[in-house]
Amino acid sequence: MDLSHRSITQLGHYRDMDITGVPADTLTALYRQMLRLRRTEEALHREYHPADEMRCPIHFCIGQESIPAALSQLVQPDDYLFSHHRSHGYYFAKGSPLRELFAEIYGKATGADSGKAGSQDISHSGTHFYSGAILAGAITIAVGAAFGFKFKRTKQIAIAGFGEGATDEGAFWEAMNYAGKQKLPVLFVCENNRYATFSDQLKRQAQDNICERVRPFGVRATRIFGNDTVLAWRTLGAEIKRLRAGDGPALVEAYTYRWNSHVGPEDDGVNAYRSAEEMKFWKDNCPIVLLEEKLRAAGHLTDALKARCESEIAAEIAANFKYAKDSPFPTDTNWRRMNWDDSSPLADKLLGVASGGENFDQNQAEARLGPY
Ligand SMILES: Cc1ncc(C[n+]2csc(CCOP(=O)(O)OP(=O)(O)O)c2C)c(N)n1
Ligand SMILES: [Mg+2]
Repeated sequence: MDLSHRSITQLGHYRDMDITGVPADTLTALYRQMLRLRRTEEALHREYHPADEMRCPIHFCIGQESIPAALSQLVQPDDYLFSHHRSHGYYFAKGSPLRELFAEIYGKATGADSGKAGSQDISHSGTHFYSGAILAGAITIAVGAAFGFKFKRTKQIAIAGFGEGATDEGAFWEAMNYAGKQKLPVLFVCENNRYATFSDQLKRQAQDNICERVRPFGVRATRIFGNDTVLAWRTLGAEIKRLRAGDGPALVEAYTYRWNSHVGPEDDGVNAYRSAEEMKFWKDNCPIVLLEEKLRAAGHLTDALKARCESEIAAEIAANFKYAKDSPFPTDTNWRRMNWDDSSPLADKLLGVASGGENFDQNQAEARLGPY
């Protein structure tokens, strides 16, 4: 299939999804996860204004549910996932608690980062999820984590989720170089939605050929129609299996589309950076609808099952809003305590020092490290 920004709208309605051999419970789980993420994002989008209680920018991922749903069925609890500013789908993919996402966006003490990070820099260390708003920055950190896994000979993998905009940055290419050279267990997931803010990839780069450009660095690369959730699940699953067997790194580039504005619920259509034809193509190829068509044809989804999913999801969302709204605002103003994480016993052992908060001695730590 010819996948390029110039020609993709010629595909018409996508009919190539192949569910052969995929267990029915996996198919319904993929569907349910997409629906859950869509409804969550829609609810946050609706609630943002006029209530104005979420006092942080949010980059919504409506239309881009396929990759998070696929990853949610493939990552293990001890894998690490690093995401960019459009973080909710990846937070969700890692199984991080949604009520702590809601509370975080509301700036509450019960949020994943005690209400200090907001949406675009949210992390949840308990589930090894970290996001950051400097685009390719998170990719380099994922490479560092993957180096650690290789060094410790664990079966863990690191995943970096980002947009095609991150590939404008030098840090992305440094990450490819090092991961490829060291054969690291890292999966690069590029959701190519064509635009970085209002800027078309074809105005920023000579071609939309990220896969071809990363291969010479020693990074295996596959381009897929990202709204085919089953294809995404198969492709990501096959790569993750190879990574755990020591055959890394890999990149999967998924062509997909954000329906909403770059940021926030306000409509950015006034900037006239996207065509109506393109928008129509992607809405006609909504990832949830594409899977729903297949599930219904195969008898895996009925109206009753869908209604049950919808009501369970609605109840979960209502409970998350209540949790966030009822929670207190943070009162702790000790920035050192907020930013310190005593979560590296291995580093403590290597350094031979207690790295704990106030007692940390930088000079002692450096003296112990010795020559590099
Ligand atoms: C280093 C850096 N440069 C620029 C920005 C401003 N910025 C925020 S989001 C964004 C576009 C990102 O596009 P892409 O990576 O394709 O992800 P998408 O928003 O499409 O999901 C830009 C340029 C930033 N946050 N960090
Ligand atoms: Mg983009």
